Amino acid sequence: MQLRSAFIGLGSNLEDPAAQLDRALAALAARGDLRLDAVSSYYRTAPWGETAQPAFVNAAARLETALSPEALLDVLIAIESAAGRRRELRWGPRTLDLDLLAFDGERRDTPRLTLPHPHLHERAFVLVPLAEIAPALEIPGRGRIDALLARVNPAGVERLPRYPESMESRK
Ligand code: A4P
Ligand code: MG
Repeated sequence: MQLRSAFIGLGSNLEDPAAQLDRALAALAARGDLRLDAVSSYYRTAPWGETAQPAFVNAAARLETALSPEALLDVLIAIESAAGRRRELRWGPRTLDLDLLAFDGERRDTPRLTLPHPHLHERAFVLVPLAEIAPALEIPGRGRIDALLARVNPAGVERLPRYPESMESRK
């Protein structure tokens, strides 16, 4: 079975969003159908789009999998909704976002899945973490991550000192 690499973006703006990302990464790391092989630092980021909301914590991760892009998206949505159900009880609306940023050069444009992620190239909160783990990654139709990063304003994206818990054992 051919393994292909995928990049995901993680985001949360719960009161303890870093713990939300820790849990999402642990859920990914526990799966037998993919291998999480790089996780960026966590970043505190100013809210993009709707600015009247708390700051986010964002990160990016690389994984290898034999799953299709659509099947991997299903995995991400399942992890989001598990977190969402917990949050509904305690915190209100869903605040965990797991976006499939890029999948081995694939392109998709269906109602379910757009690849590469349509806003990736314009968001510093995605590009800064992604550049940490994959600066030379080529995004189909957009260019290299480091070149894309040079075109956005990184103000409001601040690296947090804590290393992702789920990767501690891999250092
Ligand atoms: N979908 C299509 N393509 C993809 C893809 N490549 N990856 C579909 C993931 N999902 C994809 O997503 C809605 C549907 O998009 C999914 O069911 C899937 O079939 P969602 O995550 O439920 O919706 P959403 O995240 O609320 O909407 P949207 O438009 O994706 O929001 P964004 O763009 O993710 O914005 N500011 C900072 N600093 N950091 C953030 O993380 N996030 C948002 C949310 C706003 N501002 C932010 C941040
Ligand atoms: Mg999303």
